[in-house]
Amino acid sequence: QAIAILDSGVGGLTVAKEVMRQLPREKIIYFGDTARTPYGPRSSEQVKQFTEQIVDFLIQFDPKVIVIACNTATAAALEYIRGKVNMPVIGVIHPGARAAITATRTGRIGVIGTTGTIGSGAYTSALKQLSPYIDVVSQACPALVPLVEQGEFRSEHTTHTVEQSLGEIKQQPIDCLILGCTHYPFLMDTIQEVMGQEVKLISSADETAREISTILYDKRKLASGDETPVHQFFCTGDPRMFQNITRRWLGEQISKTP
Ligand code: DGN
Repeated sequence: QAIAILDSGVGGLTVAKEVMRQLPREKIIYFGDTARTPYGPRSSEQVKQFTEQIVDFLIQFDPKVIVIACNTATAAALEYIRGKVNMPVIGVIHPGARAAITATRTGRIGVIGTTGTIGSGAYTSALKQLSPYIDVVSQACPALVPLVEQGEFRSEHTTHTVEQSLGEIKQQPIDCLILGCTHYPFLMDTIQEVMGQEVKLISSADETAREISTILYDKRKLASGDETPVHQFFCTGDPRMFQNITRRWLGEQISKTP
């Protein structure tokens, strides 16, 4: 049995990488909906419908756990999918919020994400639920996901787009910035340069992998044995760019896409 991870595209690979590091014996089945990315500007109803279709596909593999490694899909569909399937389903928003609450010293937290995620207010509620007096400022950055899907992680154009996207939030007195989209860790270096070294960047990947680990441990479903797992990757769009990014990010040889 595997850990199933889904995203609108390559963003969930940032979570997959952390799962591979923390749980090296676990097999991963990854699904990137690259033909229909980005999810950010779509209605929450449509994102819910796409997420359900992907979950229906992944369920055939009888995974141990499903990880919605996309903030936009977590905001739109996590509760719905939890009510629908009979297995643990994890999103990335609560793990990201927990990591930020642990990291902040001043209680002033910034969040960047897609239009869908920021518009849903899901991070603000998750943060306030954990710590009611926290100050949250958020900003949608719709220009960043297309850069990542094109494999443009580091270039002058990338720096320029990140500067433009973060212009407003950079003026805010925050000490942590949540990368509230799983695509953004690909741009970590540029985002850090633009925000300045004093702002701590928070990605939900670490905390999400820890949550998976806890669930598998509690359910006694951690992989045993010492064979190296063979991961499977699926995408709905052109597999070349997907393979290229997956190789660059994970150092994986991709052998199977539909
Ligand atoms: N990676 C996804 C997220 O975390 O929100 C969404 C990217 C997108 O499709 N816009």
